[in-house]
Amino acid sequence: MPIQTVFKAEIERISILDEHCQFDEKLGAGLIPDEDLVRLYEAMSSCRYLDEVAFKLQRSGRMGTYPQNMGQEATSLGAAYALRNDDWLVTCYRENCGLFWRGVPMESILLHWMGDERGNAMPAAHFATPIAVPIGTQMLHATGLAWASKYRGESRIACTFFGDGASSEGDFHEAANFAANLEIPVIFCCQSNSWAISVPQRIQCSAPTVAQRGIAYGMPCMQVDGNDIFACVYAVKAAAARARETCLV
Ligand SMILES: Cc1ncc(C[n+]2csc(CCOP(=O)(O)OP(=O)(O)O)c2C)c(N)n1
Ligand SMILES: [Mg+2]
Repeated sequence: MPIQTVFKAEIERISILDEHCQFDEKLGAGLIPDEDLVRLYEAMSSCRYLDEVAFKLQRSGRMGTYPQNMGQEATSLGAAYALRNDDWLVTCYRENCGLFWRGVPMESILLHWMGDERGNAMPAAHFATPIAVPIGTQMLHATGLAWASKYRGESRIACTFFGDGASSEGDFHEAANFAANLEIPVIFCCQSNSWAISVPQRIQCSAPTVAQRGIAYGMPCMQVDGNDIFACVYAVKAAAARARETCLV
């Protein structure tokens, strides 16, 4: 019996607008209407402004802690834009921009990091869960929410966000295995900023990409330029369409 290859995998990377302002017409044309692009840019700018204020409050000792969102605005914003307004956004703490797009007031984020529980009370209409600070927990919550949606015959899906460090937590692996195996309509969006506090990604994960971790569980996976709002919208639209199909199975 010869040795056979039983599985091969590839990870595609999506980038539509690169750092030299080269725009891929083939993938990006018509994806975001011009008037929406202006609104998205305004959303990212105001989120950046809040971020700077919050960071200064924290550094001057007036706020206990604050994880900066700077440079990660496009990811959750692109997702919130691509999803339906009644799809679950199950976030950790670098998704302010997507939450603001949904209508969560900036005040809630400040209250949260000031230690005021009212900052965790997301109004039901926003379909957003409280910011998850314990690393990894929210992926299981998202899987449960999406499972409930499928069980009830609804077409609502969930999108959960986590960091590269969180992808090394047991919770991620349990959620990913369960979700893929039961075809639960949940999108796992890893915001890989290459660090888990002071631990670089390369010394907590031997795989060249976080995306390939999902392949082990039988999920379709891709890598996306998270600074590229076009790529984020494109990728989440594709993932959402796939997830919504599984609602109907
Ligand atoms: C269960 C748990 N363990 C440890 C921590 C402390 N902690 C806060 S942020 C962080 C690193 C998370 O890294 P990553 O998942 O890459 O997210 P990032 O902060 O880079 O967005 C850790 C370990 C925590 N919040 N929760
Ligand atoms: Mg990280």
